[in-house]
Amino acid sequence: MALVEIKVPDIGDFSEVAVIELLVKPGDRIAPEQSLITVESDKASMEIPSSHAGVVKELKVALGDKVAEGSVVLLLETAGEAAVPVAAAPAPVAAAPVAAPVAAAAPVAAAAPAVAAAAGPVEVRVPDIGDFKDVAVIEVFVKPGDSIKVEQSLITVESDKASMEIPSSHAGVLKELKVKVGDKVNIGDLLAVLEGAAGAAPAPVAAPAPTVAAAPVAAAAPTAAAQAHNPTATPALGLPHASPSVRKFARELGVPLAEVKGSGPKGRITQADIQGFTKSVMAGAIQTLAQAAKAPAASGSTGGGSELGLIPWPKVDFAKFGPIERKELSRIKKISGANLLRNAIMIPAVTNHDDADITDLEAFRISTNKENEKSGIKVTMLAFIIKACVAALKKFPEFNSSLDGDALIYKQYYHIGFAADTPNGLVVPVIKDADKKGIFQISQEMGELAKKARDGKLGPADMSGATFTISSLGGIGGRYFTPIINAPEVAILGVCKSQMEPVWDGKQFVPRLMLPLSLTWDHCVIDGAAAARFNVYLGQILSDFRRVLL
Ligand code: CAO
Repeated sequence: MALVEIKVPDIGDFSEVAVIELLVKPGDRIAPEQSLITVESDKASMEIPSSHAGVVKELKVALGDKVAEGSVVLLLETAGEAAVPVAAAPAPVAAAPVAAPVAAAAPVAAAAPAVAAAAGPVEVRVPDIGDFKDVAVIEVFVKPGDSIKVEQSLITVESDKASMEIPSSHAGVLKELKVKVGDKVNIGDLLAVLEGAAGAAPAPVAAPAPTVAAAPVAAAAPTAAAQAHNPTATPALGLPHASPSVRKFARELGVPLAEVKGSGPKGRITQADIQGFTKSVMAGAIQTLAQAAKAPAASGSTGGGSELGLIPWPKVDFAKFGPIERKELSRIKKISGANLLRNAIMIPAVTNHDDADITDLEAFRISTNKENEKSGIKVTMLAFIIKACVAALKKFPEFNSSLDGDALIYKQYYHIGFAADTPNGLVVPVIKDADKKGIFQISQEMGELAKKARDGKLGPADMSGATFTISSLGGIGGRYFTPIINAPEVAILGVCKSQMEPVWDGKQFVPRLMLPLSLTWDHCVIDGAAAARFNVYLGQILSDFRRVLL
């Protein structure tokens, strides 16, 4: 075992740079070249890698500390004397070619005639940015028409380990921008064309710096021009502060950095901030929305929607317009409201409407009820609809599934939920194993569950495990509606009141009892064609139950 001091290598012409991120902690096992800290100057940030492998014994820097070449970053316990120095070890000048900081204006100057009164177009090119090849443009700060000062940052480029801003070698009005975010650039590439600049001379500040940088990290060394910082450039643009690895991480997740609040020094965005942002978008935001929806009604507040960038919930003093009475939402409404809102927002739901001819089925239902008057069990249309749905679910199994990440869980049981209207709000009791039960048993269970629901006596077991839900407003009225899917189910059937309608039988209009069906389905799981087929098949069964046997 040996203790090795890991020091800041030659990071170019910087005298002192601030530590803005600690990427490791005591006890961490470190691989050679693993990034240890991020440091930042006015114009660039870079990660300082470890020159050795080992276990972090002690951190010698804290956030906000200023470091320079030779500052001890941490103590590393290595496997022995034979610790392998990596390229990033504080390097002598010999490492220069790897990362010679950029003589920003030099190549430009070569590209553009150094005539002070250059009124014609001037080309601004990528200066020598060290040993970088194909670095990505990650930010563009200017647009055609902008008045550009000498040294003003035009773009930010980024490698694996560092990001840096490329300044303009000339002043003038930006006529044409030759790069966009995502482009890869190399030394000498044309960035922009400026024109009309009085005294558009090559930037005098960007004198080639003779300096060097150590190895890969220092390969990140920013340009000489970058050091001659124009203090107004970055702050004025309000760009998000984040290290290259954090930017990369954000890009991979598709997180817009501008929307992330940084928790690091000077509002710097850290990896944890990106993770927090993602989590909040995935879960917290939905929760907030749910609360936002409830809050105005419950508390009269403006709601939390504004936290998500929504305009505030309208706050109205209703009493100004007439007498009012305030009543708290029922417990059921509070719970179901949040669930409905989540499902409405998170599921790309589509509803297909159709009609089923239930003339014969209704006649059968009435005669069955007459025959069984004494049993005390009344068969309603809903029991037949449940059975018909089971047949359709068997034929179209994805309607009886749930999404689990990128996979579908196909359920081989058929538990059908039915929405029940109660004085306290909507509940959804479940008929378990509806495929194994007959119409009488389903009708009886439905009656019992509906009573329990109205009496507020349903237990969690009565309401869990549904694979598909039916919401019937048939006893009330209406034509069609768009029910909200009861997640994690992927479809729901809305049923409205049947009525006699003239239906063309090929020769004439005949009166038929038509049942309106509204099938809402999750477009992540189900395609429109499958939904139409499901409805057609359901209608066929309801018009002739013998089809179940086919
Ligand atoms: N077309 C025409 N008549 C219908 C019908 C339909 N589709 N469905 C039921 N009816 C009739 C019944 O035959 C019954 O008539 P009779 O009294 O003459 O026998 C009457 O309407 C009442 O039926 P019901 O509603 O009591 O019985 P049901 O089995 O159809 O429904 C239940 C039971 C619990 C689902 C129902 O009472 C209920 O609560 N429905 C509301 C569901 C709801 O709120 N959905 C909306 C959810 S989204 O907010």
